[in-house]
Amino acid sequence: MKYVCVNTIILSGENDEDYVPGLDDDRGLAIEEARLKVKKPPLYRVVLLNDDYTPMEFVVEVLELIFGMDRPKATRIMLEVHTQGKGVCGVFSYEIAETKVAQVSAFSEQHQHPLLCTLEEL
Ligand code: TYC
Repeated sequence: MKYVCVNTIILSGENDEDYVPGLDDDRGLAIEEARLKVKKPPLYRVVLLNDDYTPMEFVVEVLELIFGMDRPKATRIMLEVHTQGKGVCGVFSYEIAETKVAQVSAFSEQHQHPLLCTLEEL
């Protein structure tokens, strides 16, 4: 997936230090146009899915190692996934969320567990 930055504000004019807010020059228009184009970047939930084979202790370890949770929180999220079918490990920018998913997949494959993790846009 590819993203294009739309947050760049380009101001017209020679010297930014001369700018006086509210003064009627053409720079106020440039600022207003730029402000209307600013969009917050999308956020993504990293979601862990239940399965019948991955050991509970391994899932707790994943949540501690990859998501920085302490043992009580990791245990709570693991049990939520186990009982509800899925659970949220955290909310991140696209790049961070993708990296977390890749780390969970690689770690699970290394240990030959079928643990699955996906992304959901907020
Ligand atoms: N259901 C698994 C078991 O009973 C435990 C488990 C929990 C697996 C969470 C995956 O994301 C998961 N061993």
